[in-house]
Formats: sequence, structure tokens, C-alpha cells
Amino acid sequence: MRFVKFVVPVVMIAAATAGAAIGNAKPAATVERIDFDKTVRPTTPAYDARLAPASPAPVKEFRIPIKDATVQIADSVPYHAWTFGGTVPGPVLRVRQGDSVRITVVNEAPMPHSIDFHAARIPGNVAYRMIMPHDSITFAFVARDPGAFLVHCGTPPVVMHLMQGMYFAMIVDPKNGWGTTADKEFVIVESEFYAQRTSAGADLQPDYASAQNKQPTYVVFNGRAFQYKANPLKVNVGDRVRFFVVNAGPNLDSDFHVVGALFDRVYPDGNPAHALDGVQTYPVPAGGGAVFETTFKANESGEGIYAFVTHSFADAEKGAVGMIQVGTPRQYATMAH
Ligand SMILES: [Cu+2]
Repeated sequence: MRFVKFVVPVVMIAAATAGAAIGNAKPAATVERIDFDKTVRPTTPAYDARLAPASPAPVKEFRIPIKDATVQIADSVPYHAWTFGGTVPGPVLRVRQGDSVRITVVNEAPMPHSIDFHAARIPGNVAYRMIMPHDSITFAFVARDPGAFLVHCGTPPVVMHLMQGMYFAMIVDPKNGWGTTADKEFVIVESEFYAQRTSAGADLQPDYASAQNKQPTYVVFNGRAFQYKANPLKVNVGDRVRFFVVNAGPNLDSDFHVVGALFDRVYPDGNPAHALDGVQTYPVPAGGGAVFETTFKANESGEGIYAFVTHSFADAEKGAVGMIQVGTPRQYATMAH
């Protein structure tokens, strides 16, 4: 993992006496501070979908800059995006159920934006108010509900701010864990880009009319069409794999499916209390999330290549197809999906 995190002890007495408290399960009080200017998620050769565990710090502070950035939304297709943290999607924000979450959003872009946490129970008119250029907002909430949540800009027209790239995933791990031990965890954010070339050789420009007609140019996983075809997610034979799938939309459902596997657990909204089993495909609505688990056992979905798709195939053909490489199969990526 290449992510840098800073865990800062704030209650020095607790830290100083921690040595005397060996055997006591209660950790020293700490605040974890993550600055999305310093923890930029790698996007080359593909957006890094791998996830590290949440830290045990019960208070987590995040500084989230809003900034314009040029990103690649398909091979050799640059796009002038509006972002949280400089990438599309922005970095993953991961906490544990019951954590206090402190948010500071700094608007470094030339127009008003805002932020909306689906994981929060909070007055929207206060926390999600417009943030003017050079202004910032700070608020806090307790992550009461486990799940896979969308975070996005909510400034009107919201469809424009979403199609421009203003979203990221937030994961809230259940207090008592997920009930299984995953060998690998991945985040997958599905979204749509609506863009067209207004003159030959020019970069793509936002196409608001196509967005209103729900006719995307690209439908993508983690911000770039087809990026996990050339750069598969890699797991080992026998691994239990947990996918956190969040659908940023702005308009379409994601019908998440892995070709050649079944999900032995699906948690709609990412809440284990909603557990389903034996699932082939499960829809994630625009503005929703879900957790999917499957195992790649040797005598079942063993060594090989597996496509993950939205099974709404007109959308898959616009970019929402990726590959999972299980083990080191001899034949590589010859499948048609
Ligand atoms: Cu915005």
C-alpha cells in the first residue's frame, strides 16, 4: 500500500500510560489526520482499487481540497474535471462504525461547490451549504451506520457537478467486522461521463444535453473506461474478495456482476444486517452502494480471468468492464467480455 497516513496521539497521558495498560483492549485516544492533498490515490496505470484497513483511531479528521484537474477518462482521452483531491473519484475515506468524523473542505476551485455525505445524519442546509472559492467548511458527524456510501458535490445543477467528477466512496466498517475475513478488498465506483468534442483535435467538453437525456459517452469504474481490462485486479486462488461498489451515477443504475462467479454475500447499502446469499447480479442505484463478497476457490471459480461488469450491457460497452486475474492463468484475457 502506498498511502501515507498520520496518526497523531492527542491525549499524551493516555499515550504515556499505554505501556502500563497492556492487556487492556481500550486503545489510547488518538486522532488520525488525513490530508487529501498528501494522500493522492495513484491513478497510473489504473486507479488503485486496493483498500487498506481503517485505523483504530476513534476520531478521524479529513482535509478535502476541491480543485480542478485534468484526468484521463479513457485511454488517451484527457478531460478537464472538477475533483475532490485531484482525482476522479477522489480518495477513499474509510472509518469504523462509531468513529467521530471531522471534515474540512477547502474550495480551491474558481466556482462554488459543496459536499454531501450519504453516511451522515446531519442538517443539510448547514453541513452541505455552498462553499465559495477560497472559502472552507468544517463539520463533524458520528459514522453510525455501516456501509459503502457515496460522497458528492451537491451544488446545482447537481448532474453537472457529478458528471464533472465530484464524488468519492466512503466506507464505514461495522463495529463487529464484516463477519468474514477478506483476503483482498477493492473499491469500485461506477459513474458516467457526458462529453463531446466541439472541434476536431480539441479536448472533450461537458455535454449537458446528453446528461439530461441519460446518454453517456462513457460509463466507467473508478473514473476511466476499461482501465481494469489492461490492468486487472489481482487475487490469489482461494481468496475471499470483498468489493465495495458505490454508484455515483449521476443517472444510471449499476447492475454489478462477476462473470464466472456468484456472490455468497451481498449487503445492500453495505450493511451486514441486510445480508443476501447466492446472488448472481445485484443493482446499485445512483447514489447508493453495496458490499459484494465472493471466493475464488480452486475447484469452483478457480485460476483464471473473470470479468466484472454492469450487466446493463449498453453501459458495459461504454467502459464499465474490468478484469479480475485469479492466480497466474496461462491463457490471459482472451475472453470476449
Ligand atoms: Cu461541485
